[in-house]
Amino acid sequence: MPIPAYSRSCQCRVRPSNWPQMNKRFYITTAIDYVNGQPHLGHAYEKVITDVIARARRSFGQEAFFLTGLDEHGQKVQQAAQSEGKQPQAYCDELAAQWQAFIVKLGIANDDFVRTTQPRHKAVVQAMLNKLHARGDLYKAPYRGWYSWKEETFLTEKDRRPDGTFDPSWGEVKELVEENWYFRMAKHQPWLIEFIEANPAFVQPDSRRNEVLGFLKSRTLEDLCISRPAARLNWGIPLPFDLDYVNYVWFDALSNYYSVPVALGDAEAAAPLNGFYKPTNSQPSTLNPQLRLWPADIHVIGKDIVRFHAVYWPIMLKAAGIPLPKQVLVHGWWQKDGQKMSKTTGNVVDPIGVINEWGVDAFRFYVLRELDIGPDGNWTDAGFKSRYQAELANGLGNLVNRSLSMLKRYRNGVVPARSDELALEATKVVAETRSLLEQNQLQAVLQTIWSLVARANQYVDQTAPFKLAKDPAQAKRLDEVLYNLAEVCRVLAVLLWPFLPGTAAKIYAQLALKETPDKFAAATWGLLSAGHTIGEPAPLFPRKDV
Ligand code: ME8
Repeated sequence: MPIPAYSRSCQCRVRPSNWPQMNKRFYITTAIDYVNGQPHLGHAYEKVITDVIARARRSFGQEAFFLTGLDEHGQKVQQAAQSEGKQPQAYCDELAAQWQAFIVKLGIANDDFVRTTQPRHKAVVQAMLNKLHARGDLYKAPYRGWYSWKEETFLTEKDRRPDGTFDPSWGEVKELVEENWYFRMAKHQPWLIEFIEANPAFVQPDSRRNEVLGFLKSRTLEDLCISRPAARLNWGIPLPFDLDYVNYVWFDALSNYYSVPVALGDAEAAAPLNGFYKPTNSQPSTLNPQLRLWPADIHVIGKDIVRFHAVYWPIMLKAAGIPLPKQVLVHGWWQKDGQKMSKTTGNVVDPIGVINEWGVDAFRFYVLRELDIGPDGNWTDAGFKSRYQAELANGLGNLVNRSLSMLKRYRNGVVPARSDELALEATKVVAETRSLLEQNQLQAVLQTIWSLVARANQYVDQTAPFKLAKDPAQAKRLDEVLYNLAEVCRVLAVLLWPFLPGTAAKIYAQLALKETPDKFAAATWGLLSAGHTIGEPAPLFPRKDV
């Protein structure tokens, strides 16, 4: 189902009418991970789906900007650093290096990596806070909450056990009242409901959109507490208008999506902060000044943080006069063997271990093929191995290996004259792939691509080139078959590039093509030239005893 475009009538409600639509980069983000958490399957999945969407846009010839990063402030980070006898910044720096290595391991092609402790981010957050303060959107009032003295933190409803009590590990939990800064919310409720109703694309999939609307329509929004007293928590961004307080984490974290475009020199993004924002110049801009970044095209997030992104974030932006992002795309959560992943029960999937054993593209393939963006997923080791064996080793791997090996053996690796026997089928899959990619239907794309893999493997069995090779009278027929197979392999490499970039590059290398298969236009049938000599075939996905 195509994602509907913004409705005209609503666009003017969220953007100035003179807002230019040209020269916009496709800008996509992931959530920023808690720096002191363990990188796990959920984080890996979110980064991989975002990477595929960004790569697909680049493959279509669009300039894309992919931002991911880390959420580094807050009580828990401050305490963890203290308990290790480290300064919080040094503690974060060590962990950040691990997260960045994790991203490299996943084959992610991000354009920037934001850390909420960076001066460039802090400057924008403080400017936003100053503007909201100047407009009267913030006020100070007593905050009442359940406080764990042992852990020195307020607990939330999420911390309660099913019976409503708090776990004894929190120590003594008492109601505490302290002064804090609040952000006025309720007046924003009517326009936000109208906006989400008029813009079905804003929260996707529809089930999540309905959930947000249900939430907004069933209650009056409470004002959002955006501070903590610096005396109690100093690991945060100081409120510029009241230095006795630091900004409490969600306001800080959400702002990363906007702070980076501003810090990188997107002048139009920064315009709403005129008079409040002073660039830090900590990083010279590498952006093409002709291309705007903000507003974000897609925020990819998990289902547990929808409310922050689809309720608080648009309200923060609207209140500060900043255009809203176009879409919040919500993915489901992974379980392992039908259970919540948890270190205590030991049922966690370690993406790095899987990648070390099976290769990064096998990992990417499984998560993308197994789980559509939206529902929850279930990782099983047996399912992983079975997809590896059936779809990668015996499906794609076998097709490429036997096609190129036969071309090598029967024609010395020289591509015969063009033949179009599989052209129609391949062209149909190319068109479907493009359309599904434009709708972010990544699982369906892989199903479509594998229909071509299956068709080509069936074609080998039907045409039996190994028999044709034995009969000199069949030389022309063998040429036709070998051309079709080599060309299908090449087209597949182009289609697969956003998903399995390493595998796509290997197929191109085995075909001895110098380019990278990163341009969708190259999926046009017939671009493989007659007379071209291919390289050495090698198994893409070695079969394993499983
Ligand atoms: O929430 N399956 O950070 P985080 C799939 N810092 N996705 C999962 C998952 C699972 N089992 N577990 C977590 C935060 N995620 C905040 C975000 S954004 C301004 C601030 C997803 O490290 C989760 O839904 O707890 C979220 O999108 C991302 O991982 C980071 O989670």
